[in-house]
This record gives sequence, structure tokens and C-alpha cells, in this order.
Amino acid sequence: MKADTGITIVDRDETGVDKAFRADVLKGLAQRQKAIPARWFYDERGSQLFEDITKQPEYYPTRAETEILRDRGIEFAELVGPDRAVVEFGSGSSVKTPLLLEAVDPAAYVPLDISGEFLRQSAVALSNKFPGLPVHPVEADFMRKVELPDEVEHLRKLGFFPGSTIGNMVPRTAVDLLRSMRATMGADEGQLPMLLIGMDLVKDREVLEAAYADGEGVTAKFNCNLLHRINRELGGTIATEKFEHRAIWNDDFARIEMHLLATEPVDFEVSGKRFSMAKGDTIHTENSHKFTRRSANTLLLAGGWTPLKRWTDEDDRFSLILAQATEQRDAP
Ligand code: AVJ
Repeated sequence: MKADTGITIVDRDETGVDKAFRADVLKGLAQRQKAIPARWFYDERGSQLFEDITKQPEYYPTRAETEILRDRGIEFAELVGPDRAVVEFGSGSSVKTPLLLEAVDPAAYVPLDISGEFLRQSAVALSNKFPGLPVHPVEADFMRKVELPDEVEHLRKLGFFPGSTIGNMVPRTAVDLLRSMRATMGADEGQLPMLLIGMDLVKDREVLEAAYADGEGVTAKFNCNLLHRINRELGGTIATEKFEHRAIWNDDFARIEMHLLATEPVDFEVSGKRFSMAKGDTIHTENSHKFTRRSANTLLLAGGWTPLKRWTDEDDRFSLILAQATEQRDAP
């Protein structure tokens, strides 16, 4: 995929259905434990609801991470140095990205996102905020190696992956992504890119469960929006009022799981296929893994990144880790 083409890579059938969405939903609903990948939350409404979640008093990660970015800019700059190309995995957030760009004084900014719409919006907003900074948005699936624009080829890279989005992946997928990031940023061509990554921390169950079940019910709406999206885009007949939001801490896997729980027996169709659920059955819609200092380091090392420095917010709720691509060498 080339930069600045403005091409949308969503693959739709004759009737305008997103084929990947349909395939994931049909496959996920056919399983014994029904499960749908969390990435499908983020249609326009879902993205708006996530924005609203970040403003809820119980949802601390966004505020905690922003606090670190705000307070530690000088330290980032010291370790990272100027004139890098900042490669952001996901469209920039309107608050966090400017804080990083201000701190590290980069030579270019390259946001990567699968959704061209958000990508273009945030690229324009950033260009306005940083008039002298070359911005090269790339519409691509960063779970694979992405070809970066020629203009940044010669620049040293700093990857930016905030939000603890890595926590949405099970470890094996997270490691695949970390390795793709290395490849995207040229680690195999002798460069030693850096990565600044946000990772949320293990803490008391009550605090975690509340963060994913806020009192206003915004997270519940966010979760249930997936059912509405299926009904709208995939000809679904799901009786959405028969489902409830659940957020449960899974201590063995150190993750919050979000589920949609059927409060009574339900039968429905999606894209002409029939499904039925008993009362108490759930659709697993999201994992949000939480880390300790060591588990974070282990995951990064497994993905080919050596942790250099770690920062947390004042209340030790969230971590930002600066890592460098591990040099290829023989054991140990
Ligand atoms: C976007 C992955 C950071 O896991 O905390 C928030 C998504 N889900 N509330 C997270 C989310 C429910 C969020 N991330």
C-alpha cells in the first residue's frame, strides 16, 4: 500500500457488506464459546462511544497515560533524540500524539491505520497543529509489515503505540504484531528503531472491573453497539434487549473480558445463517490484558524489543515503556 493515495482497502461484496466483518462474525458465532474480534467495535458510533468512555471517572487509562506523556517529555527527548520519523500504529489521538511530537521534535510523522476516514481526519488536524512537520498517512493493516513512504526511508524511526491497545491481543498475536512493527520500521535492514508503547497495569479487581463497567453505562452501550452493527450491516435479527454487558476479571490470564450475556434464550439470523443461545450464554467481545513490570518486559522481549526505560503515572496505574529493537545475535 502506498502513502497518500486515499484508497480505501475495505473489501466489500456486491451488496456493500464488509467481507472481513461478515467472515469474522459468522465464524465467531459458530463457535461453542461465541467470540467476535474487538476491532469490529470501531464503526463511527463505536469510536464515538470509546471517546466517551475515556471521559468516564472509572476509566483511568487515558488520563494516566496522558499524565505520563505530559510530565516526561524531557526524558523521552533525551533518550530518543530529534529528527526521527514517528510512526504511529493507529490514527493519532488528538491529545496524546501532539504531546509526543512536541516532546521529541521529529522530522516526520507517519500515522498508520486501516480506516482511511479516521486517518485523513487526524492527519489534517495534526498538520494544522504542526505546520512545519511532514505528515505521511498510510492506509494499511499494521498487523503485517507495512511499506513506509520513500520520504522517511533514511530517517531513524520511533514507533508509538499508546492506549494499551496491545492488551487487546492474546500474547501470541501481540508477539506477531511486535515483530511486524520491527519489520515495518526496518529492524531487519540494520536500523535499530525504538518503540514507545503504553501498557496498562495489573491492579485490584474492583478498580479494573469498574473501569470496564462505568456507572453511566457508556461501556455497556459500546459493547452492545456491536450487536446493533451486526443487525445493520449484516442483516442481523438479534433482539438486542435480551443482552447485557458483562466485564469480568480473568485472574489466570490477567485480563478483563467483556462479554454480551443472553438474559433469556435467543434465536437469531445473521447473513441468512441461524444461531441460538441459551440463557446465560455469552458472546466474548474483548480481552484487555493487564501487565506487571516483568510480564510487560517478557512480552516485549518475545516480540524482539529490548525495554530501555519505563515510566508510570503518579498512582502507578499505567506504564509507558521505551524499547529498542533487539539486535540479532547468537545466544545467550
Ligand atoms: C482501546 C484497547 C485501550 O481495552 O481499555 C475500553 C478499549 N474497551 N473500554 C481498552 C475499551 C472497553 C480499550 N483500548
